[in-house]
Amino acid sequence: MGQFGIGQAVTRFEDGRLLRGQGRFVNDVNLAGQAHAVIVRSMHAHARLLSIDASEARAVPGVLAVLTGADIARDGLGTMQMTLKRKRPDGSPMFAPPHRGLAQDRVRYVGDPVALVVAETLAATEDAADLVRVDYDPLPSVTSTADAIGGAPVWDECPDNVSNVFEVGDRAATEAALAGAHHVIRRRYVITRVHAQYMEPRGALGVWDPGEERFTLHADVQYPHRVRNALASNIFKIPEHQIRVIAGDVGGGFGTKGWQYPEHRLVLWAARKLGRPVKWQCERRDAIPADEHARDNVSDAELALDREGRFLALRVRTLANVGAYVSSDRNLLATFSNIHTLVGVYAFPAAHVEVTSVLTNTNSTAPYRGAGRPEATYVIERLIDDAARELGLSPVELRRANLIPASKMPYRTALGMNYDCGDFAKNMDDALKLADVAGFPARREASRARGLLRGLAVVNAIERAASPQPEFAEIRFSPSGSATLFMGTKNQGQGHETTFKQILHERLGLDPADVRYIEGDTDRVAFGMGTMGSRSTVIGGTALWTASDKVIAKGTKIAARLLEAADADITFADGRFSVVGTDRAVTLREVARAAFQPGQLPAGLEPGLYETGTFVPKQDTWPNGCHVSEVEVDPETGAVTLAAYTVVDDVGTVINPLTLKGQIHGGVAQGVGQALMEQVVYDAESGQLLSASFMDYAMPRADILPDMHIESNPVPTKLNPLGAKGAGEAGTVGALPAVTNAVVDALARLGVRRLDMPATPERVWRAIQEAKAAR
Ligand code: MCN
Repeated sequence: MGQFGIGQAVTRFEDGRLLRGQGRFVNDVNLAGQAHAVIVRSMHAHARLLSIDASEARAVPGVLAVLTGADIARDGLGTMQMTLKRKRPDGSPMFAPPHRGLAQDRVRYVGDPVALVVAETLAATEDAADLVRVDYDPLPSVTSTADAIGGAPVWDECPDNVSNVFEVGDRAATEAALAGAHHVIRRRYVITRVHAQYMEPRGALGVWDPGEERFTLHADVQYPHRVRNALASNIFKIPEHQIRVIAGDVGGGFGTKGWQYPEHRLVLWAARKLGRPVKWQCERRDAIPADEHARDNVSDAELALDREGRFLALRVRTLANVGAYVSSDRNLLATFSNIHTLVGVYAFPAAHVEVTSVLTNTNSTAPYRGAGRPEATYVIERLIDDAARELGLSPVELRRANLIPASKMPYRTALGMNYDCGDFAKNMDDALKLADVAGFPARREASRARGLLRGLAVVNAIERAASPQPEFAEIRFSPSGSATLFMGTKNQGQGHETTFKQILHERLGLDPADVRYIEGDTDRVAFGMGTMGSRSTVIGGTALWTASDKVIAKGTKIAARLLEAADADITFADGRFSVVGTDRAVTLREVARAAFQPGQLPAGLEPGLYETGTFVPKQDTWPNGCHVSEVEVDPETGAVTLAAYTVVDDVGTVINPLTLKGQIHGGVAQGVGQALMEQVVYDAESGQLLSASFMDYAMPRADILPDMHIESNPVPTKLNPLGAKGAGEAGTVGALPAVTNAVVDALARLGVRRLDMPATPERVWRAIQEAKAAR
């Protein structure tokens, strides 16, 4: 409705402020008397902590404290708690050792926090941190996922390094189908470890108010209310109302700005001890050692087909690297989502998947854009391309023959998921046209004439988004009739202010300029689960719709009184209550004003107009889409150029085509980065982090991305009144296999059969040389 309603390409209301440098990120918050903190981190992958001598550090002028794991133990700080219950292969409970904030007897990865140094100035803090003498006794380490089982134990209490195993599907039926199949394609796929690389490195500012006996944490987190809950219930063991968490503008989160970082508790703890605010701001060079990482798994996959190329079964065994600590469910979420979408958009009579989470001397892994879905899509979509090549079939036709038809919706997959709606065949048909796949042979010839190899990939993606957890919205009118919107979700760059104002405009007709938007403050917003898993639009948006319904319901009673009509004769549309069949009407603004004037109200009606909505969906939504990518490879250098990229996506009702495009674009860029260049690399021998900064960790830049063609094929879901499905991760979910498959397609002509990401020039060049040698 109107220029700001659902479906309109509204430019983002928040951008002016952000582009003018008027945002308020954590590092923009500075308080009187604030001290600065630096964390001394382990330089070893695994070592016994023999002693920490802070005497020289404490002597540096301005140093206020040097705190260690022993102080944490003395003060009785708790640890994060798990709610997921899983088992080890022998049936014993899973081994999930939480991080204690500062290492107490051992360090277990390069970057493990060892001591907290606090001083008057950042310079003094850094000088002092250099003088903290830590005596380490290095121990053998293991960082590689494939070698974790049987590698040096990360924890003596868990000699095999297996934290837990988790399986879904029908093991026996899958085994039987594999045994009886005409063809079985077997491959191993490696998904590398990456870092989210947000524009704003993490930060935390802790405050203790002795008068109110209360903490305030300013931090760039994705779920302020849950951070508050965890800090109160698990770490400090105090009532939740004694902590306030404020997250202002957040410069990217991507899943790994989670809730359990040691720095949050450390700055609060230090602030209480010292009686002054304590601020920690991660330096860019510390980000890779300090933050949670993502992905990092190895999958052995088997696809069984009948003589006609119909899929009979899928079996996948995955080793997932969860790092050295499993502090909360977050560290296992990617292994959970991964498992459920491995069958993709295809009809499989049987499937069985088993994920073994292994501990290594690395940073913990956590959800990162897609959180398991890009990994799952990578495995199934690479496997289908490899099957097509091995069997001499067209990869597109092999896919088409096995797609779940729209007529079979809702569809229960072999892994127990309920896809409510979607038209996968149309996604693919639209994408083939949009990408001019028919014209590919001619483009391949043109590339060949220039000495280049051209490859094409068509992949289908699906993800579970907006899982059934509640979300909250409140609309509060002022006596003058303007409104404030409070949301429990937390924007990190997705454009929430714009999206939610559009939804509010659609339902209540409010002019976005008349609405103030507030989020990310546990004192102002009553409740929230926050933003992850592409849930904000679907669940937060529906909570807002629900609150709007309540505004209309109460407003109808007030309007009836103002218009001297019966409630039943009042209708609401375009921001106006009117009497059916007449031109008598009042605006919502007038009704809101009247709500605060008791004399204007019907007898017995409570004054005021502030309504809340809390929504929990019945099940996940299933955004899906088709990605087509084309690459050119220079066989002399191994350099890969992304020549074209097309996406047709179904995120249900599109709230804002412009911000949606931005989301898909950004998501694809993150997938392209991982497919072509990004990787956190450890030295196998020493466990040292070899790609700890941008000197060694390659990031994609604008000039490697082509213009992307992005179109929608919306199939609105009936699971929420908006008809919306999640969208924030969709681009990444398809991009990993789309890019890698295209590179493999280009190289196939030279006889290259195997290639793992990232497809760096060196790796591609080596694959070409090996294939040449083999011939
Ligand atoms: N949208 C739409 N129509 C829909 C669904 C979404 O127009 N049917 C648009 C809206 O503009 C909405 C945006 O897409 O604001 C994202 O919506 P949604 O799918 O609800 O995702 P969330 O807002 O819950 O964001 C989470 C998602 C995740 S899980 C990661 S990771 C991620 C992502 O969003 N991190 C991001 N996108 C990011 N974008 C930025 N800039 N920064 C991050 O950290």
